[in-house]
Amino acid sequence: MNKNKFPKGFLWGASTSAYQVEGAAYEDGKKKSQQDILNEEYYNKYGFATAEIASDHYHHYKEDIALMKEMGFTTYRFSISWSRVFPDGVGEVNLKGIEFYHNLIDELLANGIEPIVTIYHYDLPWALIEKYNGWLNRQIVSDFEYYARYIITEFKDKVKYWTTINEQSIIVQYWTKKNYIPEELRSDDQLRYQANHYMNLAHAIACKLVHEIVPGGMVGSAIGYSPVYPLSSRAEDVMAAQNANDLHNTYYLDIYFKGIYTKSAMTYLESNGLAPIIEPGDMELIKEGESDFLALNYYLSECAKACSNDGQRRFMGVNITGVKGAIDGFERQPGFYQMCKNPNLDTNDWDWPIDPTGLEYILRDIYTRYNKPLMITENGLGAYDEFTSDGKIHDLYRIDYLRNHIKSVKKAIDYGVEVIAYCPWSAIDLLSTTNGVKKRYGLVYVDRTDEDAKECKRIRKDSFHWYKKVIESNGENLD
Ligand code: BGP
Repeated sequence: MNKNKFPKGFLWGASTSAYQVEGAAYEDGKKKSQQDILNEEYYNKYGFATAEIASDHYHHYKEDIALMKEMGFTTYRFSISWSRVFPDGVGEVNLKGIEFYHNLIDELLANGIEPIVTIYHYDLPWALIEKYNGWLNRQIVSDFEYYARYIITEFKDKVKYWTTINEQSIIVQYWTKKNYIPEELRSDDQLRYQANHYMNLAHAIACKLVHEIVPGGMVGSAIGYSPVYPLSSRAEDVMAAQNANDLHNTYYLDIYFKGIYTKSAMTYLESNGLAPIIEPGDMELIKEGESDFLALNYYLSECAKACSNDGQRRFMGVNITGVKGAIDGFERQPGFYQMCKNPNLDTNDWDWPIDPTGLEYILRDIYTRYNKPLMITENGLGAYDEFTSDGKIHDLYRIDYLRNHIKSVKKAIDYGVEVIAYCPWSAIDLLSTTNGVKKRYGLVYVDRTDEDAKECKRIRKDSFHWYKKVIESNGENLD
């Protein structure tokens, strides 16, 4: 075993997404995305920051890249905002938007940082919601192609690594948080899987485009992936965990790597009236969209137990308040599985279980099944950080979390898994998808609150200095 060594040329960096970090939501020609609207709703309901300023990365990108360089990043994963490039979703391109991404990418390349670009990270142009309800309508597939073709062509000589759609499985679970869904359609669960089918088509198209347009380009999906453990060793619970893994995880990976829908998961969906309508030619297209790698977003593991046939279906709950234990329920698929709390794991304040071993487990499991290179494009701890009187942020809990997860990556590599990148979430503090800016993930502190955007001053956290040493030693020094 090649104990404790990351391969030479291993990509070290961190991640962000456009709407969570950029701000400048209505500047230089950008129009609204569905996330601008959803976050306005969170502001009105809970007082969370909107996406209007976020971390103001649009105006601070040079400083942010300088900080990345200081940490020794060799990669940076970020997304392009569709509504900055095409404010109306399709049609006329916004040259100012394109200019921003050229500047950003040029700055990265000048600093020796390899860009990993996500084509779509939750922020669909609002214009396409107004036109036809976005991902609920098949028209989205050709509009996505229009957008993807444009940006892939535009950046083909500068960007080698592309990820297609961020976290399809999470979009299905947290349906109304990641999409604007009109009130009257929210209870129609079949639409979740229908929209996912359109995303599968869009993903396949993007894979084909990268292979066709980008010299030496590599492409894959970025999936939010949590292993599901059985609550007990009772055979019924083990079976329930298998069911949950099939519907939550394999249902997506089989599409990316085998071009098929997992039989057991599809059978369950069909017998419950949830299966997507598949048109002639769809599965052929999906097969043609080959992935070169899988990008994994790993935060937590889940737990399942047997579930009776009766009772209501429900999807995963969220904890809005950031008080441990306030999660508003777990997913339940009658006759298939009931998700539940894992009594063996501690959680963060938003009820996300902390499980470094789960990362080794999925890396080994996925590599064994699909034999493709893996990237970690998200992994991190959402926490309340304190800006202390010494002008610092002593986020030792974050260091601990990242250290233990990097150890797990190492172990998986020792067992022969091909991992090519590690990008924790997030490079700098940013807007959480459902919890405002007080739930922080960054290696760099952004001085703002939900109530007051202030100057968004950047401050190095203790985790910044620690991660710098990790990168310097190519993952050998984790102290
Ligand atoms: C992933 C998303 C990210 C990110 C992260 C943390 O699911 O890809 O966009 O935000 O989770 O989640 P949250 O912001 O809800 O804490």
